[in-house]
Amino acid sequence: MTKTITECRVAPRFYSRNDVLRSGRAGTGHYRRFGGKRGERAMPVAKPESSDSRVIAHVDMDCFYVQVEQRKQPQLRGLPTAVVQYNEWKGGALIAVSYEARKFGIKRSMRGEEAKEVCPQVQLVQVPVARGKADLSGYRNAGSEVVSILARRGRCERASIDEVYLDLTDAAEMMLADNPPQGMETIDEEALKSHILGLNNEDGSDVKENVRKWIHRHNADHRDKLLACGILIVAELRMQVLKETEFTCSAGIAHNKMLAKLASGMNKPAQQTVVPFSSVKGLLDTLPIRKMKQLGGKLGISLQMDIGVNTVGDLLQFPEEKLQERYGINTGTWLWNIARGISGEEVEGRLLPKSHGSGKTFPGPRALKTVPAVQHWLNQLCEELSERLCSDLDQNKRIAHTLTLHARAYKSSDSDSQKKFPSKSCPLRYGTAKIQEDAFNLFQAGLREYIGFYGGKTRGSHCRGWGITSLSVSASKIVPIPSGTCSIAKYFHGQSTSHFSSMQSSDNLNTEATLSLPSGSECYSEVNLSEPKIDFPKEESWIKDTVPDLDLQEQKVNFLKTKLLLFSFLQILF
Ligand code: TTP
Repeated sequence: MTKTITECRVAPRFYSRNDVLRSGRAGTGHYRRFGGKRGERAMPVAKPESSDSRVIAHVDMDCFYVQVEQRKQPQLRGLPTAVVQYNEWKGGALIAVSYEARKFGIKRSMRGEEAKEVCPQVQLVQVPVARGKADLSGYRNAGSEVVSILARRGRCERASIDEVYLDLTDAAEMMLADNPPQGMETIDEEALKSHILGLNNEDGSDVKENVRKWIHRHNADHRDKLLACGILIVAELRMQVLKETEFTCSAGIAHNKMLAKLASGMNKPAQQTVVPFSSVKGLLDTLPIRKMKQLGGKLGISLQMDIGVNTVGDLLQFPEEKLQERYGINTGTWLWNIARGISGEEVEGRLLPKSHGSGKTFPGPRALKTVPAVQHWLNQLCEELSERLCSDLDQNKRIAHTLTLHARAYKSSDSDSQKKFPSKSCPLRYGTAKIQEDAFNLFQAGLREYIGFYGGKTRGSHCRGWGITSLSVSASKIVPIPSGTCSIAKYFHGQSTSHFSSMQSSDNLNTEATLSLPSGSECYSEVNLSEPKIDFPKEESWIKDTVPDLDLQEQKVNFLKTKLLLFSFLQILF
């Protein structure tokens, strides 16, 4: 498709919620897939801007794992420090790098040995290990400490292990009504250090003074006045986080999640950046398309390769219909919207994780080549998953319904080397042994499909021609146990038929089964379409999700208690 600039109806302004609603461009709220293939990532869908007078903040911890380790070992503070993965090959892969170390040119892509060459005094701290893999519980708990502070001023969504979105609209409106910044005699120092996009800081001008004037403007429109309140609230929250946890964080403040997220990374560490309404166009015009959330993958590549879009601003030249023709109605509208800074995504009030996962990668020579080796690691991963599920059940009275297995694999002599190992899901049964059994069945079902009927010859437990380079198990569809359920035993009893009916044979894993579960009926398709937020950057997995704020010891005791309880319930019942 060629660019058709003349056909464009590019609007020279940014659209509000009402504009979008009037034009009938509201998204359906459903996901569709690029190219329509099953198993590919969900495509973004446009949602109407609920209001352009919102105050949304994205808070991102600075070099988070390093800060957690430095709190444990305060003698490391201020020194070039990096956290390395469990695998010791070439000093382990770096997964978090302090800002002091970054000044020496140390990067996350390096291994420990390379970092030592670049900066001999770098302090390398190994990530904690449990069950032969990285143990992220300390980082998750540290993230929970931060969340509990940030949630004090507004709706809070924990987006990953170290990132949070906040909707501060109500707090900002309240401040504007009771004690507007325009009338404040003194503005907090931290707030004055804010970066305000588009603010003219000519050489020699006092930057803090410019920020003070911006905050004090009486003639600002309502949206900017709200953002001024956001500046003060976020600065205060960040200082509170520092005081209570010793961690620094950076933040972006804007009128929607997309812009706040873009801004939070602009000035790190320990700073905050604001996007006034009038600066949105300037920010997006030159922003490389791949930097945009959801455009880092295939869709971003297609935009670059197929229609020559390199910056978000380049999208402005395409009429909405053209984008819809190429990428479908919803995604086309989503692209049209983001080019104009429109994003209606709400901050979900969620302090607990949407899913739990446990994974590990086996790169290069460490690829798993036998079924027993896979089973051994699956058992480890399932044990960790089961522990976290029990903890969640005990602490939050929540129960997960779906177990999913993901793997990455290769076939050594195969024309179809692009074929992906299919992800598989089934209803989740509680109890470590059951999760292990089900995960193994899922793996076998996936493997059968992956190697094809004639594709992989197996001899005993040794399979020829394939290797597994990553494995992960996740538990999703987590819902609170319905209120009014008088005991966990009763709850499980009520679910027993549905939880077990589809697990009678491993063949059932491949079939589309409709089960009656508390959240309504579900379909389990051959390829699970929604991958959990699990990435395999290096040899271990890192899982961007959360656990409740718990002391580790307390967690272990609770876990044992719950495990015992559950097992006895399940034994009685089945
Ligand atoms: P990030 O927020 O991406 O990075 P960061 O907090 O280390 O540094 P920055 O100040 O630039 O935001 O990731 C948060 C943590 O997640 C990070 O400290 C370590 C972990 N992580 C991995 O384990 N592997 C990875 O590939 C990435 C990107 C992060």
